[in-house]
Amino acid sequence: MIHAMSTARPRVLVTAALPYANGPIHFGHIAGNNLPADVFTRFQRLKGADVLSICGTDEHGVAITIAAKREGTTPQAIVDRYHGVIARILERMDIRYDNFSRTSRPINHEMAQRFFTDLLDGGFIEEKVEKQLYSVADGMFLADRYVLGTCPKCGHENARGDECPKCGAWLDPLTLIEPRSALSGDRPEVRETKNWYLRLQDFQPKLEAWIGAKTGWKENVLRFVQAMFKEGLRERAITRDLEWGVQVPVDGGDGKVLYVWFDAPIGYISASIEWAEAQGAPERWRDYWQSDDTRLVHFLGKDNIPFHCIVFPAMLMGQKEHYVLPDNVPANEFYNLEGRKLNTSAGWYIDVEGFLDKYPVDTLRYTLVATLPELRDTEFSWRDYQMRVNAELADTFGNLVTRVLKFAVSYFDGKVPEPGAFDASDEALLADVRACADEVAACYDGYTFRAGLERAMALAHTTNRYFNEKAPWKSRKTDLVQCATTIHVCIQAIRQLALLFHPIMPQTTERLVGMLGIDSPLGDVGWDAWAEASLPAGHVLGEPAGLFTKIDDDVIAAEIAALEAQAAAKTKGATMDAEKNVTANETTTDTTYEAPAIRETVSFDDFMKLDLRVGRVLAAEELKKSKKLLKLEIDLGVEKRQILAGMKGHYTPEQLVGTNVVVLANLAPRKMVGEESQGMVLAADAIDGAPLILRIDGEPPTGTTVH
Ligand code: B3M
Ligand code: ZN
Repeated sequence: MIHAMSTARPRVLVTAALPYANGPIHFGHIAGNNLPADVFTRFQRLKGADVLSICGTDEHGVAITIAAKREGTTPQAIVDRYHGVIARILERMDIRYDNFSRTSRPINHEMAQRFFTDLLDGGFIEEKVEKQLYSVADGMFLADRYVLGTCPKCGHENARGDECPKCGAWLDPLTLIEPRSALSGDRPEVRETKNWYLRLQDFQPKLEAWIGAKTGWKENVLRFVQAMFKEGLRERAITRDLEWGVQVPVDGGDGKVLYVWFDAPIGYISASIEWAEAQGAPERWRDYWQSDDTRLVHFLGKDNIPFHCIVFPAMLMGQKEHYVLPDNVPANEFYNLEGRKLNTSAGWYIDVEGFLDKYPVDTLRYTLVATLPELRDTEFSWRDYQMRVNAELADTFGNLVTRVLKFAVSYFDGKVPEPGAFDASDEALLADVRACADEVAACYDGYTFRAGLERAMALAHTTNRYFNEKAPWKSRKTDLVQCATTIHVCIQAIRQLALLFHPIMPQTTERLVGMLGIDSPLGDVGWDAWAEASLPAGHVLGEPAGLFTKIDDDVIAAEIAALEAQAAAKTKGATMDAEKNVTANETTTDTTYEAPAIRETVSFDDFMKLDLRVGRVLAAEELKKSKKLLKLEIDLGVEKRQILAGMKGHYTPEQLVGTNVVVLANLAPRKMVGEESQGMVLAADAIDGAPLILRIDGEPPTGTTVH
């Protein structure tokens, strides 16, 4: 849905969830919120909107103090270090904010205290002495991440005191089942302490009316919020018995700080104030935050829904000054890695900077957008990345660009050729070129970035097909006017592709703009002006060059092996830590295997495309060139196959020869370490590096099909 355009530029305020400054960010943060926020921002700017985009690091709370304890240093040292690390990763991902701030800055302390005081004055905060979890062993009240236990909502065993990382519920530590200290493993007792509580129930009618009037919100977000309304909002403690954080600004507040989720979203506003001051227009933040004309959009992962749809809006409603409420909160589901949950402490992650040292940033941005967890949990896998780079970017988009531009250089003097009369297929492609700009715009504007990418890629496919059908290499010899027309039309399509992909791959598309011989960067021209124009005949093109480089199978196999080795090393390390009886914090509690979320649904027809067979292992040998691979000769009844399996060290050749296995028989052959593998032997995934082969009941004949 495109928002109505008045004569004034639409004003858009974009926020991306503030990552905790307790470690580097990974693909989960980037796909979850930073990248969609960046694509959206770039698109809105091209559309001519007046955009302010905000992010920063979340530097308070127990996430930080636990990291400090683990690394044997102070919270201040932790946040100073990781703020820099995270800012650098975002910079290298080409993810830009107008201000990337920090919640520990004085302006945020000041704003958070002002918010608290306003709410207190309005009667929305009450002081209460109530029961909290206290650990005798640790000598402290166990707030938030200091306490772990079973989630009362979904049964997840590693829920934190305040939130469940699995179902996203906002929890009260007292409702955790079998609570234990994250520091000592100690079972806490219940003691009384004084805290300040935000009376969320006072805002429920207003919140329900506000959200009830919303259209275009995602189902997952609405369902979550409606469930919270149904249960009924209650007062929740917004102060903590801790030292690290924003001081509670009232008498009796000594030794207590504001709950991290109170001051973190205020960080969006503080960062905007900081930005305005840096602009030399200190009041300008109010144009964005205090005008109902602003379209405020919060990008975040599903575990942050309650804080952005209930708590922060309530805090804004309870202020003396007027604030705009979010127009939309397009929360994403979770992003996994190779079939398992991302987990840095278990070594199951890809180091973003290491990735960018080896592969171009735009290929990563493209792959992440193509797999964004917009509707359900999705994942990054190396083979999918390879397929996207090789088949989609290099063979489809890049190859189109190279062959058309090289053709123009070789046969039309490096200029856009003069077309003849357009026939029906020329007209059809030109109509598609015009139509897709609005269609992709609607996707980017409506937070369906994957669909926008797919629509753009569809134009690249259509243009390739058109090129092949028109066969200009033939018409060059038989009908030069038709040949010129074909190249002319293809160039218009390529020019449009530069626009459509620009928010996703800014560097690559600007390079393409240069190859088209266009002087002004696309970013300066704007979406509508670019979409409506075309390149006239006679326009002098630039120098064509390859846009993308393909990635070999060997490289991908090595990346997967490296990821598994990284996880195996961590698992060993964790076991040793446990033996030494090191305190049970997050590092050790998360290393048990967590079954990944179920992947996207496939149709029955898709499943039936897989040809699974009973195969008999005729011969097996260890491949000297590889640490992991066994070379198997397998009889499929109809034919024999050579298959490489990553089972060296786990199964000996003798254990396998003569046994029956299940083979995916119609998998495209692949080369690894110079040998061809013609299918795949099914096994349960390599947890701790040890795969488990699927066995068959009975003795079915070789080549029997499996469903
Ligand atoms: N730091 C939570 C998280 O990383 C949090 C987001 C704050 S947004 C105001 O899940
Ligand atoms: Zn839960």
